[in-house]
Amino acid sequence: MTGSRFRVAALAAAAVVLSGCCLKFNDLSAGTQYPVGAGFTTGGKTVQVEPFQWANGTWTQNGYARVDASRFAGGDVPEVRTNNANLNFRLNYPLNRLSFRFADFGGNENLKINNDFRNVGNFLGLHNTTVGGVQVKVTAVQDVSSIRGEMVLEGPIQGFSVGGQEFWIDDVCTDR
Ligand SMILES: [Ca+2]
Ligand SMILES: [Ca+2]
Repeated sequence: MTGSRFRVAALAAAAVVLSGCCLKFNDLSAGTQYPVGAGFTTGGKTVQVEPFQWANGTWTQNGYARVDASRFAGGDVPEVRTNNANLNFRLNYPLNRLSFRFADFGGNENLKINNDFRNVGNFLGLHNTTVGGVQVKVTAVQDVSSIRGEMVLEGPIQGFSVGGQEFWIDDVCTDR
């Protein structure tokens, strides 16, 4: 194989690997905190920190996201915690599939897909439902202090935001 042909083959292999992309947050510095209204870049994508709706329907602007050196959600250190804040992921929409790992240690959760906003006590009740025209699957383990698992979204995804009160997230993966 000539040098140029080898490079073409190598680029094709790289394109296959990159066709599905995961935001693992491993390029962020543990301890960094981003208040509502701020944003950060990870894996070449922008994530905006946005207001959060409490269980009583009140919106708060006082939350934040923080990079934590933990792995509650099940990925590699670090991961991102949201404390009364939502993360609006500015991805390469439209997408056909999106998944993420999470850990819910208390409070309620917000989820918005294609402008269909949900405010729930936890994500287990969304398993096998449709949000914003997208099929939701939740695989999670519940114990006395937490619910930890993965959510998989399948369908035409044009926008995605998620957050919670004592909520950790990692490995936000997409596949066109
Ligand atoms: Ca990680
Ligand atoms: Ca919860």
